[in-house]
Order: sequence, then structure tokens, then C-alpha cells
Amino acid sequence: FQGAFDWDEYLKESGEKAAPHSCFKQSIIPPVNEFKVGMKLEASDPRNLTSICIASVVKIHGPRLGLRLDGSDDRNDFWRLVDSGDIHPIGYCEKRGDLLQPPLGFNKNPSCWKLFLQRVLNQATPVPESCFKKEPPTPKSNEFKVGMKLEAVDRKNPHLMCPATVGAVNGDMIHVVFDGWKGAFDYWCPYDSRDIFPVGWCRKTNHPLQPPGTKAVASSSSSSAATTSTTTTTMKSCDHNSNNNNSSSSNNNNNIETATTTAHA
Ligand code: MLZ
Repeated sequence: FQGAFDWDEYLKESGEKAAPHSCFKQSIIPPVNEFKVGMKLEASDPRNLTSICIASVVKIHGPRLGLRLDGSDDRNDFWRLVDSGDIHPIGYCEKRGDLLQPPLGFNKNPSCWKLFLQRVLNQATPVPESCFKKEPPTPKSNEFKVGMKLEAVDRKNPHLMCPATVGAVNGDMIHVVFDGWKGAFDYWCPYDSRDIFPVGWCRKTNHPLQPPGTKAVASSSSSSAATTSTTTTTMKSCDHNSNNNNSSSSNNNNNIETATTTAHA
């Protein structure tokens, strides 16, 4: 699948330039992903950034991690880089004297939280500390110029990375315009967003890169995703019987895709 889209040829044809690496808050040598599916960590709840929750690795694409908050369902899965500043080893919260929080929309009775947490932590395989990589430095200023090319996370289908162009620059913000999608997926983000990458990043890191979206080649999004399944701790009620049917949820993989692409496919 990596062979499907060739930046060199594409840049030559369009006469456009790739944004230089110094524009991005990304490591020059991309971090190695040593996480494994099923391992647990602590992560900020993306829907409620002040709370830190237990999360499980559910997917791995290059240096990116598909994460699911324990006690939440797969519709809230999200992606982080292994050198993201808002993921931490188990024990991070406690060390800071903080309490782990249930995720927003905790799908069990709130009174079960403590017991739930205890069980999750007892059974967890924690991500070893050495897997967490240092966050790269932030470039001093916004060096992006209109027309520069980059690779960007499609925030409506956040497992996907796609070729994009800087459509506008305004102060510290840039407008990410996805090539060939007529604006449907574009967004503004700060120049130091972790969702934007230099041209060639996907190839270097073995992360799938979607081809630009001319109607003729509109992608079938998931063919190249590293599919995996994970076990989740289930707990129907607070009554004991440690109701731990480690149900392997083999169709989890499709959920983000079906949930988020139907409106835009
Ligand atoms: N709905 C499309 C995904 C489009 C991805 C576009 N990224 C900029 C599909 O399923 O093919």
C-alpha cells in the first residue's frame, strides 16, 4: 500500500514545495513504537482534558496509538503519538497526588467506579516506562507558508493520514486543506499541532498514507490498517463474581471507521 502514492512525482507535477521539517513539532527521527495492543496507560480524557483516565492500546499505526478509555465505549477511541505529552505510565496520577477519573460517559454505575478501577489495575499489563518518548520541542514561530505540502491526520477519520496543503495562515494558526476532497475535511490548527507532519513521515514510519482524493481514486479507507483485537475488562454490575468475560471484541476495528465515515464517504 505504501507504493500507491508517490510524493516526489506529485510535487514535481504540481510544482509545489513540501513544508520544511523545522515548521513542525515532530521529531526529526520519528520515535519508535514499542507499545503493544492490550497494554494499559494513563491518558487525558480528550473530551474532558482535566481528567486523567486509564486507557488501553487498541491499535497501532506506525508511531501512533489507537487508545480506548477503560469504562468508555469504542465510539470515543482516539489517537496519540508515542511521544505525546498527554499519555503517561500507570502510576503517574498517584505520584502527583491526583486521582484517576472515570471517563466522560462512564458506561457503568458511578458507584462502581472504585471497584472497577481496582479490577482494571489488578489485571493490567502496564506499558513499560521506556516506551514513552520525549515530546519534541515546539518551533519558535509559525513558519508555514500558503501552498506548502504536508501530511495530516484526517480529524473526521483520525486513523487516516492524508496529503494536504497549507491553505491559509493566520497568526499561530494554519488552515489544513486536504488534497482532492473539496474542503469537506479541512480544519484550522495551531502551527505546533501534533496532527501535522512533514512530507515523507508516513513512508519513514510505515504509517499508511491515503492517496489524494480525486473522485476516481476515492479510498476504501481501512484496507491497510493494522487490524488487531483486544480484551476489555467487563463488569456488568458491582456484585462480585468477578464477571470478567474477556470478550475479544474482534469488530472493534471497524467502529471508528463506520461511525465517522458514513457522513463523508
Ligand atoms: N469517507 C471516505 C474517507 C475520506 C477520507 C478523506 N480524508 C481527507 C472513505 O471512506 O473513503
